[in-house]
Amino acid sequence: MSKFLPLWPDQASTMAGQVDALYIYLLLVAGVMTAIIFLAVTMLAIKYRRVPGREAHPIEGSTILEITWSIIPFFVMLTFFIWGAVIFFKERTPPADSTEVYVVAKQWMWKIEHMEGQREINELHVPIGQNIKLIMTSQDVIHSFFVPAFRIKQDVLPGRYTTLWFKATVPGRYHLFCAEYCGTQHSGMGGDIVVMEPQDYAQWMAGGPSAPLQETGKQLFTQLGCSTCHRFDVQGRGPNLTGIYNKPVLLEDGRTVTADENYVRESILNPTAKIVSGFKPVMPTFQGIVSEEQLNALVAYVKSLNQPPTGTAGLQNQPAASPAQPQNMQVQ
Ligand SMILES: [Cu+2]
Repeated sequence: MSKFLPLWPDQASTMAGQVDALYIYLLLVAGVMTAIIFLAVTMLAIKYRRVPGREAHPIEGSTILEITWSIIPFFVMLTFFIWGAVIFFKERTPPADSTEVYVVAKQWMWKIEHMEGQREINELHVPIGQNIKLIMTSQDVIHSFFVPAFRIKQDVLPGRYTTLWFKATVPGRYHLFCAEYCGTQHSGMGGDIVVMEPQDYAQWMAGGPSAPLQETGKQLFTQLGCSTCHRFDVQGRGPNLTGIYNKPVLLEDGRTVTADENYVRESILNPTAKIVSGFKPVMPTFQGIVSEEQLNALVAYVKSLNQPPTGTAGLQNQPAASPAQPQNMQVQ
């Protein structure tokens, strides 16, 4: 559509057409409403204009007329809300089979980490036809991840994860904006989403040495001493983390929460916020000790404990040292 009528950005995701359809509907309804009101004003102004010699008669109001022209537009306008809510929930719910990618925003760049260990700055390579879930955080101020061609935008906040998902449909380069004023060089905080054919993507992914994110996390888990309390063989001082991800957790104060990404993150940075039932608040905080990248690796590792240890998921026989330590990242 944008080729013939260049009013819209490229449509390069599964949601783009749906968002545009709603937007066109909004424009049409608003246009029709405006035309009706404008016509009525004009016609009534002509019909009831002052004519010399014609006497004016006061017109009483009509309750039925007023209720009609309030109720009908009300239900017409409600369709915006319903249609918008349907699209909102679709855009907010990443499909279960999504490939996860971690995003760390900072003044003024986007740092991308793939689960396979590939890292990028201000670029994100993705294949067409694959659901991609972005797990995003900021190491300084509020930023916003905005890709007009995909019709997606989400604030990226310090201290927590926010998520976003898309499925790209057309190969190409699409601009990534920061859409939240974040300091002097905010306008330069951009990048490219590079959408590739699956075979090109596989080739790109195969280039460059890297360790899977959860393996980096596993090494950190040992280095930081997490494994002395969170044991997998016997009951340690901390809960066994096997299979906890996305499961309900009973807390000391009687609440039950879901062990999602934000829960794991909070439990590392602020361990006393949610104490698991049956345990003591003995864990020290890792605030200021682990970087955002290391946190992502630890979260990825805890999530990987849900899968049976086969192939690379279990990472049983990996060497202790890896070339891709998060500290070695060139831009911190
Ligand atoms: Cu920004």
